[in-house]
Order: sequence, then structure tokens, then C-alpha cells
Amino acid sequence: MAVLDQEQIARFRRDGYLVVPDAVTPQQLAAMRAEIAGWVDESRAHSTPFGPPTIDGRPRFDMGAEHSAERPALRRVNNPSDISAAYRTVMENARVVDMVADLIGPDVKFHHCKINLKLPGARTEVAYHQDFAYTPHTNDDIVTALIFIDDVDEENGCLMVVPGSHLGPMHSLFDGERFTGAVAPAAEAGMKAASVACLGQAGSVCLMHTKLLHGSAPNHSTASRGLYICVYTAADAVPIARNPMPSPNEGRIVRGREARFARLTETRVELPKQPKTASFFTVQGQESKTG
Ligand SMILES: O=C(O)CCC(=O)C(=O)O
Repeated sequence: MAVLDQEQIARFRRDGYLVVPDAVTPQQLAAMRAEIAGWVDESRAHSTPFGPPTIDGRPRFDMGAEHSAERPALRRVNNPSDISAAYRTVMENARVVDMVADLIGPDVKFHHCKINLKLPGARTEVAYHQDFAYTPHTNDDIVTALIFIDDVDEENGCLMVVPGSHLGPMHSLFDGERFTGAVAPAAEAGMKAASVACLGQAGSVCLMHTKLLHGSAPNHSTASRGLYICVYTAADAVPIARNPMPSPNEGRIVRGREARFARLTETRVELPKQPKTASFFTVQGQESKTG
């Protein structure tokens, strides 16, 4: 069933992103928020990344270096749909999945998911990048769905995107031989100047094309900013690099059916280096809490 109208689909194709309210039900939102509150509390007892490991043996939960029991800075949960029914339901069945099917369907496959959390007082920021450079596939019919778990405004570290940049070149995330996971600082200044804020109430989603340039600033407010980020691909988009966040659900068909053929688009893409740490924040130079 179509959820997005033709005007919204045309806007996504032109701008590379679309913010839509009511991507999940109030009940789904409440269940996700309750789960996060529990995880934040649990993090108070830890001084290094922790939790039931992901299938490649990395910690599920990651905190910034500023984390303490009194002021938790839990900043990342890797593949929460592996460990939580609330997140699994949204990943497979929420209205957002139908929106993604309207953009790249009818056959849609799950790739990975994560929570990026910016608690008040945390220093987490995201340097500008294009997701396709982390997760290259045989074609770019790939949508990153960033679901707002909290109200998102200009003060609490909203996602910033460069409209139309998905139609431009891929930017290197290397500094010489080193994978920095971010565009060069000189290029980033121009991108920041051209970027717009993605704002909305909790329960909204920003549907983002995998090649759109984006980043975000730290949270300067007293309100939390959580995003549940699910990456979906067309069923005939096949990964050409290892999943940076593997999960037993990788490749699960969430709408339509499995593909018999891979679709290849002729292009050139620099291959990423895979992270060994709990989250990409360390790849981008923001250390984890170390005890
Ligand atoms: O958390 C954010 O503000 C941005 C997330 C992001 O860029 C990503 O996970 O690729």
C-alpha cells in the first residue's frame, strides 16, 4: 500500500531526503523510548563499551569518553533489532518500511540498524560523509531511515544534510592511506554552509538517499536526541564490502520478494576499511570511554 504521494517521491529524488511525520505508531515509539531509558540506566554501571556482543564480537553499547555514572553518554547501540522486540517490530513492520518500499521497492531488504544517541552534556558529533562509502553495493537504491525517537530541533544535534548532493560525486573518506570515515575538513566547511536541518517531532523519519552528504553537531540542549537508524536496500542491490555492522537479520526481505538477479550500475567507489571498535565515532576520532 502506497504511503508516500508522487510529490513526496519526486522531492526525495530531487533533494535526496524527505522528512515525514508518523513513521511509527505512538505505541511503537513508547516501546523504543522505554527500552532506551533502561539501556541508559544500565550504562551507568559500565566504564567501557559493553553488552551482548554483535555477531562479529564487538560490544553492542558504546559510550563517549565523557561518560560517567552521573552523566551517562551512551551514544550507540549496534543492531538493537537483534536484542529488542520493540526495535525488531519497527525494523520489519512499521509504516516507515512502507515508505521505503515506495522509494526503492517493491522488493526491499534489510541491511543493518543502530541507535545514535546524543544525551544532554554528551559531546558526540558526526563528521560529514556519504553512507554509500561505508556500505557500497552494486547499485545505489539504498535508503537510510533515521527515525526520531525524540523531538529534534536546531539545539539538540539535529541531522544536517546537503540537498541534491546525492546526484554529485562520491567524496573520499580517506586521508592518504588512513580511513577517517569523514570528508576532508576543507571540503566539510563548504558542505556545512550548504546544509539544511532535518527537524521534526518524535515518531517522524528522515528518509535519506545513501549518497547524500550529511553530518551533525553536538547536543547543546537539555533534551535528549535519539535516532533509530535502519538501512534498507532494493532486493537486487548486493553488498560489495563486508557489512560494518553484521547481524543475523542482514538480507532479510521486509517487503516483496527476494531478487534472482543482482542489478549493477556502472560506477567507481572507494572501498571502506572495516571498523574494529564498537562504533564509527572512534573511526571519526571521538574516543570511547576507556575505564
Ligand atoms: O546521528 C546522526 O546525527 C547522524 C547519523 C549518521 O550520519 C550515520 O549514522 O550515518
